[in-house]
Amino acid sequence: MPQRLEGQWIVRPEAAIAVVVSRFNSFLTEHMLAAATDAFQRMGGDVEKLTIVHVPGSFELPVTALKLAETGRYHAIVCLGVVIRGETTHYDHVCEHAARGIREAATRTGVPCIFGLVTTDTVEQALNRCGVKMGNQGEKAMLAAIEMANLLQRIENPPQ
Ligand code: INI
Repeated sequence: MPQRLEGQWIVRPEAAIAVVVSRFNSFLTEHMLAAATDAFQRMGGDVEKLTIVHVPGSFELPVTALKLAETGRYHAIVCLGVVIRGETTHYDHVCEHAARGIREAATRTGVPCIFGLVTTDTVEQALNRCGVKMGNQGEKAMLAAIEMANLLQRIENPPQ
């Protein structure tokens, strides 16, 4: 039988997770944060142990995620933001910078930095991904963070 190394959706007592949230489009990002916090609690986490950091916009997510990851205090970092094409001409710059920066924060530090960005053409599409019709990206991002934190811990300390 192969040894299977898998993360689970259970928050270990020692797990420390940080959430970085963009204030831009806060009418949506705050819904994502609420869903992320709720998911953390449902998986057994104590909200007192959750670190929540607000930043002006999605452009500022990567540098903040990197700084948090570099402290070595967190097992995973969730980045939450909403970028709507109809609302901005610099949509592509913000999305590209956020995606590349979040990836780099993770690969440079080895701390999973989760891409919890909703990037859409319209406000309606964004609403649907923030809890109205198609689930909530904040919840999905938190579940990914919990799974990755557990998985990397298992890879470091495989069951004997
Ligand atoms: N930030 C977002 O998170 N979403 C957006 O849709 C957006 N728009 O439309 O421009 C946005 N801009 C702000 C940007 O992220 C920075 O905060 C700002 O440019 C300062 O660096």
